[in-house]
Amino acid sequence: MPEPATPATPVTFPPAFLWGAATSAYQIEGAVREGGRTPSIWDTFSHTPGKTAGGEHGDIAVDHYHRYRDDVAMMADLGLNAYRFSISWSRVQPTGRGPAVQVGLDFYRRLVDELLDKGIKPAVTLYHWDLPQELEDAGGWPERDTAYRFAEYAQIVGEALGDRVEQWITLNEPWCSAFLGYASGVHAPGRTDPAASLKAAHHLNLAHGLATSALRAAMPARNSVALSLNSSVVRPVSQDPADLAAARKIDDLANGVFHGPILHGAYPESLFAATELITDWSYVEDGDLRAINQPLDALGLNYYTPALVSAADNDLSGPRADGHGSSEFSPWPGADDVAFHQTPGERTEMGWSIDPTGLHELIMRYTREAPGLPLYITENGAAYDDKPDPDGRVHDPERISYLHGHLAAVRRAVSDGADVRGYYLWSLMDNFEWAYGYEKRFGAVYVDYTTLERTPKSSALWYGQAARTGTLPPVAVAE
Ligand code: IFM
Repeated sequence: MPEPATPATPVTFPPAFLWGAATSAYQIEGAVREGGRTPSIWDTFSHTPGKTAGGEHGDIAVDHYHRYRDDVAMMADLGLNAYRFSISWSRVQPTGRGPAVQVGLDFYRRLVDELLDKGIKPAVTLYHWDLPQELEDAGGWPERDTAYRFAEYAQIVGEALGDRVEQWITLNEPWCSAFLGYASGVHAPGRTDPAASLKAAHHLNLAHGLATSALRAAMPARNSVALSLNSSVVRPVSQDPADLAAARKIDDLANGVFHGPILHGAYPESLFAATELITDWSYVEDGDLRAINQPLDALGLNYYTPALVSAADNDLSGPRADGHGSSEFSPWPGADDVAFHQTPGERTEMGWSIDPTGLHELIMRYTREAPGLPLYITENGAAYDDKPDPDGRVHDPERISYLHGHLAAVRRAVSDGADVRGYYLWSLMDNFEWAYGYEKRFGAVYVDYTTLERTPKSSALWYGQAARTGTLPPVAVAE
C-alpha cells in the first residue's frame, strides 16, 4: 500500500532532524589524476571495454573536485543542513598503504570547512566502493590484509578530520562491494567467484570493526561512528514454507551476513548452512567476531525498493528481478534455488518498484533489532529521465511524489517509536551511476553533462522547502 501522497494533516518532523543529500567520491569528483591520486578499482573497471554503459567512466564525472565551493553554496541556497560524502581512499593513500598525501587530505579539509561555514553538517563515509587498485592487485577484499589496511586509512582520516567532522560512516553498502564486486561481477573489480565474495563479506565486516576502533582512538569521543547498510526488505510471494525458506535465505545473504556479526557478534547459523557447498568460513579467525561487534553510535539505512522472492520451484516465471544489473552470475551465493519476482507498483527509471511501506518496515525492523541505536536514512531516492524544458527549468513531479511518500513513511516510523534522526536524499546531483554510466539520473539537481552546469530540479526546491520548514510541502508545489 503506498503512503498517502497528500495527507490531510501536515507531515512535520522534529526540529533537530537532519535534511541532507548524499554523494560519493568516484561518482562526482573527477580529477582522477590530480594531487597524486592513483587508480581505484572503479577507474580500472570503467576503462575496461564492456563494463559500463557506453564505456562511461568517472574521469571528469561532474567535476566536483574543482567545483566543490559552488556545490556547497548551492546546497546552502537550497536550505539543506547536512551533507554526506565519501573520501577517495586513492586520493589520501594512493597505494592503499603508507603515509598520507597532504594534498588529498587538504581537499577534504577545505570541503568540510566550506560546509561548516555554511552551517551544513558533514557526514563522512570512508569507503564507497573505490578500493585502491594496488590493494585489489594484492588480493582485494577476499584478502584479510585489506581489512588492516582499511583500519590504517581510517586512522589517517580520523586524525585529519576528526576535529571538525562529527558523523562518520565506515562502509557504504558492503553487500554491493562483496556480492556485486566479487560474485555477479557487475561492479568493480568484476570478479565472479562466489567463495571469494563470502570471504570479501567477512573481511569487509572485519574492516568495519577495526576501523571503528581506529576512529575512536583517533578522534574526540563526541563523534559518532556508524555504517550504512543497504538492508533488503525481503518479502515471500506466499506463506508456503518453501517460499518462506527462500525469503529467509535471501535475508541471511542480504542482511544477516552483515548485521549478524556487526550488531550481534555472530553470523546466522542458517547462513553457514546455506553456503556450506561454497565455503567453510575457516577464514573467520578467533577474535574476529569480537573485533567486528563494536558498539556503534548510529546505523545508516539505504533503501530503494523491496525484494519479492519464492522458492525456484514456485517461480511465477517473471523476469529475473533482483534489481542489481544483468549478469549470468548470481550475486546470491548458495541461493540458486531462489527466484526473484517483479514487485508490484509503479517503477523508477531503474525498473525499481516504488514502495514506501518497505522503508517503514525496514526502520521498524532495525528499531527492534538494535534497540536504542539512532537511525539515519543515509540514502533514498529515485532515477527518472529528467530533461530541461525549453525555458531551461527541470520539472520532476515523479521525484517529488517519491520523496513525499518515503519521507512520510519515515515520519510514520518516528510516530511508531523509531529514533530516526535524519534523511539524506540520493543524490544531491546527477552523477556517474556505476555500470549504468550517466544514463540514470538520481539527482535533485540536474547536471548538463556537456557544460557541467547545475540546475536545481523542482524536487530540489520542494526538498529545500521541507528542509527549511521541517514540514513536507504538498506534492504540487515548487514548480
Ligand atoms: O548510486 C548508488 C549509490 O552509489 C549507492 N546506493 C545506491 C545508489 C543508486 O543505485
